[in-house]
Amino acid sequence: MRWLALWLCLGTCSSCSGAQSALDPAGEEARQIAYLFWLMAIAGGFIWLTVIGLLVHATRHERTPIDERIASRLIFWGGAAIPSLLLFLLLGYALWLMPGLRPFARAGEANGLRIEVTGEQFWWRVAYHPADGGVPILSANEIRLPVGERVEFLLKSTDVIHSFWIPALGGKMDMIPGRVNRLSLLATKPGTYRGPCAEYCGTSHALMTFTAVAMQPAAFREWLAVRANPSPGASLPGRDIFLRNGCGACHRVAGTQAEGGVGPDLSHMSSRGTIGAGVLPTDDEAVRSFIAHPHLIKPGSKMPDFNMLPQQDIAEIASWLKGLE
Ligand code: HEC
Ligand SMILES: [Cu+2]
Repeated sequence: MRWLALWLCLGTCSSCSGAQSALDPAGEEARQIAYLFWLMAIAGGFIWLTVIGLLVHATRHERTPIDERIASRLIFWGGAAIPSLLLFLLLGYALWLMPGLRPFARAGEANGLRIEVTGEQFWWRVAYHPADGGVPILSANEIRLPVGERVEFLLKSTDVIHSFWIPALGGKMDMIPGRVNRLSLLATKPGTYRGPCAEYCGTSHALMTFTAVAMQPAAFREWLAVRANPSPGASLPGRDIFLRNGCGACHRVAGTQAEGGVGPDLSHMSSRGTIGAGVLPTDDEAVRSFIAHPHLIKPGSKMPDFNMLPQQDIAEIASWLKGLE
């Protein structure tokens, strides 16, 4: 029993911090949501303790009959008026928070960076739209954003409903086919956070995550500028094997003839920490096994297995992709 309690306690505490915790806020919106959570938890705890206290009192002490008028007044205040008042106060606080959680309710903040994120079975398509209206910069499964600057997310889906959520930065928002949902986030602490897909979207739903990296604005601009150009590694020989095997029909690699838009943009794949939307690290062996049998790694994935290719070809493609910084 004691072990069970300890285990439960550890389980609860370990979810209070880390890369995917709404209780360890690293953004303005997440901070407000965490406040609301603590307020509700404390108010709820207080009410619970009061009710339990009264219950214990009632069972332990001998009761003397009380006047009916006092009894009905007690029921009116304790059973209806005070609970309603508390619920209204909590509702009022939550409603008061809402304008701040809606995109660009605050004047003058609408002209920053916009990041378009599209949910796909089972990965994330990412496009950075520069503030000056330049050509979007394409990526996948990783989102970088500057600390201290408000970023607008344009959330879309092409297949089923997904849900975009970076618990450390803010609340979740559904991605609905045929709609563009807007979410505005302001990261306040640099760091690497994790985002899950928060709406069941098919077989590999649980394998659909992404990394959100909040960076200092100058480092972010530098990072984005590098991503706006083809990777120097793109012209190395592995390219021809990649193109010859039809990978370019589904994948884009800037600076080559590969212009496909079905799967993730691979132009700078090796600068991302993971492949397959968070399932494997970006190392040689993982890239090789992903190319050979994505279905073993992600059931239901839209990428066909390529295990009929010679090992040598797969290895050369993998090392070429590893060079796409
Ligand atoms: C029919 C379209 C299609 C073809 C052809 C295709 N892929 Fe893919 N590929 C995808 C899709 C879709 C994904 C996303 C899978 C997921 O994570 O659910 C993907 C994911 C990947 C990833 C992981 C990328 C990341 O950042 O997560 C790599 C690497 C990759 N493909 C390499 C290749 C190579 C190499 C070839 C050619 C041998 C190839 N693909 C052919 C559709 C395709
Ligand atoms: Cu999903």
